[in-house]
Amino acid sequence: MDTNNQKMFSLNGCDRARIVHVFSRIFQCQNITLLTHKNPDFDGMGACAAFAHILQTLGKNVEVIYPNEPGTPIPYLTPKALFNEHKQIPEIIVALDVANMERLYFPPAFANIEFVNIDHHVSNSIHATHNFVDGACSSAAEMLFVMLWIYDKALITRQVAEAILCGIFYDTLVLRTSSTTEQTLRVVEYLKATGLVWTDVVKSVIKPLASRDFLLWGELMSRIQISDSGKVAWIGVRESELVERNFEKRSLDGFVNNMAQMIDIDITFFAFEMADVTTKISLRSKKADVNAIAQQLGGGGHVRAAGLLIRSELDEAMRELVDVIEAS
Ligand SMILES: [Mn+2]
Repeated sequence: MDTNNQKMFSLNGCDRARIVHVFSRIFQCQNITLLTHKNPDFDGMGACAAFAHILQTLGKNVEVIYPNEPGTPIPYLTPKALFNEHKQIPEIIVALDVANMERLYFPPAFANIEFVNIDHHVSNSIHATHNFVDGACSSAAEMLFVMLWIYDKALITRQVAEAILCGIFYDTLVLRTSSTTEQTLRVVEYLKATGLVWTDVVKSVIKPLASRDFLLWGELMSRIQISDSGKVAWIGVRESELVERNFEKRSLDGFVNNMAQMIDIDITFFAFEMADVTTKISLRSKKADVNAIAQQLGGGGHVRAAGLLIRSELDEAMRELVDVIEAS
């Protein structure tokens, strides 16, 4: 490795020697468990898929566990994941893209096992044996790339690159979010040079809507509300209305991101009242720190994209959040 190359990729607050040390530990182990968060997305699943493939190719016993079944499984290197259960007691556990323990499948049997936390949420509150948290990194997939590149870049084959790129594209909305850095672009260039088909990975992330879902989006657009101050735009949907009309929650995947991009209002949120009459909120912003807003109500995430759960019905939850935003 020449000196130039050594500086090519790095992570804030993650010393190279520590990365090499911890990755050497992981690669010494035979039984490894990889975890990502509840309602797993392409970033968490992409990082798990890439890492699982590398370790399995080396003959390791790898278990990938999601707290629940994903709406859409990762289309690259799709691991045979377990949902909310484990079979093996591993020697080491790696969590990817997980901000807090509540979003994780982590039974008491895992309590004393060496634990590696690799994440890019500024709000990360996990205290693992080894913590690698870079809140300025675009995605957990980019973090995994950098760590693998530092440890042994020969591990990053075309197949591994596809799963990682899928994760980066998902979290950056194909390089459109402000979390897309100059390094992200260089990582993407490196991944492309492995020979992957760029447009296939884009298409796996940006899919056209089914026509029936598109009509539902059209209806929902007419329900968007905007505060008098013009600071926030939002929409609320109840799971019960989707069920009544035979739609699934996944019909609304991506709605909040599209709304946030299309409207010239700083803060946007999507409120979803679930069957247990609690309301799940997804917040997006162009300038404001929505992680700070979410944290006031017990949530968190990223500066421009955060989430929270409010333990009340939809209208009350939306009122409470709008008040907090207006006061911020
Ligand atoms: Mn992520």
